[in-house]
Amino acid sequence: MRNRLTPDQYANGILAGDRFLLSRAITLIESRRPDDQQLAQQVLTAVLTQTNNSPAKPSLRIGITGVPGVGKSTFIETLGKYLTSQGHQLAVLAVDPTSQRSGGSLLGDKTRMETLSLDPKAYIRPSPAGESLGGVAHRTRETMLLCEAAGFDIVLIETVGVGQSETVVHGMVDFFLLLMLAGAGDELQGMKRGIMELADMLAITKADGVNTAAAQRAQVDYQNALHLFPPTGTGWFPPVLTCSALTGTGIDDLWRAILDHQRLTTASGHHKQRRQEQQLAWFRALLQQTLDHRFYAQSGIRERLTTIEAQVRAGTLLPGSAVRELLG
Ligand SMILES: Nc1nc2c(ncn2[C@@H]2O[C@H](COP(=O)(O)OP(=O)(O)OP(=O)(O)O)[C@@H](O)[C@H]2O)c(=O)[nH]1
Ligand SMILES: [Mg+2]
Repeated sequence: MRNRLTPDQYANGILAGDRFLLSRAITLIESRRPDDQQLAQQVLTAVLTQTNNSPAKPSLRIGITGVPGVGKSTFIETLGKYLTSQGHQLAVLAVDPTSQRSGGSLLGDKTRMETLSLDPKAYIRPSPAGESLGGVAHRTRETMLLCEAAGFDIVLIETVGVGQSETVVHGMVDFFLLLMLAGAGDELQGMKRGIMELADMLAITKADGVNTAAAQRAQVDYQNALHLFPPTGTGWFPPVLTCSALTGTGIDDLWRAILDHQRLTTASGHHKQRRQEQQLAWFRALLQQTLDHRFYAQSGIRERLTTIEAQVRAGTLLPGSAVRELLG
């Protein structure tokens, strides 16, 4: 038997910055047990009721993506230390599409964030494993809200740029950063134009040593490429910067550009609008997921579907009639 705390005990602990209770609450969010899930919702509600009454300092949510090996983890470690040294409280989360299969995690390899994971101002939480991307996204959003309530004013969300997860992360952050390598062709980096279009900034990483000149050339190339993109409609023009996570070069400029974006979008109202749209999209995605889940959880539904689909295929049942029959 686990020793159960009340939702208010959790909420008060989290709001006071208690890491241990924060971690336990996130574990509830990630749990599949119905009683855990119910308690998680109560904790979130209790936390949000209090933060709505007395909002904490505004948070900044940053998504970071790039192909495997581009240097995301190393970059987060360097940027993270830079931010905590400025007094920020930093939470690092991950949306990891690969953890579904392997049960592993993007951030499971802690050796790559050794220093940051020891930093008392940083909190690193790996992606929950064994879930659909939609499920991971939902839990990451809830986790982010708890982290913010616990006083983390900057949330970094890492995702590997190999599929749908970039779009999902873009839909939960204020600023979306795409890390790129110099020298590797766009095809090689698997970078579809679509991802570049989502980015609020491109950063050419590993701009150090023999790589420096190539990084500067890539910067110019990508700047030219971005000029051909349609304007974002916010008055913000995504810049292309170079940086090195090893030497720390360029991290300062990069952070200043992120703050510029924050100032601009806050003043124009786009920041607030983006968050409101994200909230609504979250709700709609969750509603869709829940409806799907309920539908397929009905007993005997698979068998009925097989029969009905055979009739539809044969043309003996119209799709419209089939849907009416299924949903009764
Ligand atoms: N020279 C140089 N090497 C770097 C830099 N950043 C990362 N690396 C190296 O690049 C390799 C990959 O770095 P990671 O940070 O693990 O890359 P990642 O994008 O997190 O990789 P995945 O988690 O596999 O997607 C490591 O060997 C790093 O040491 C940099 O700024 N300069
Ligand atoms: Mg990594």
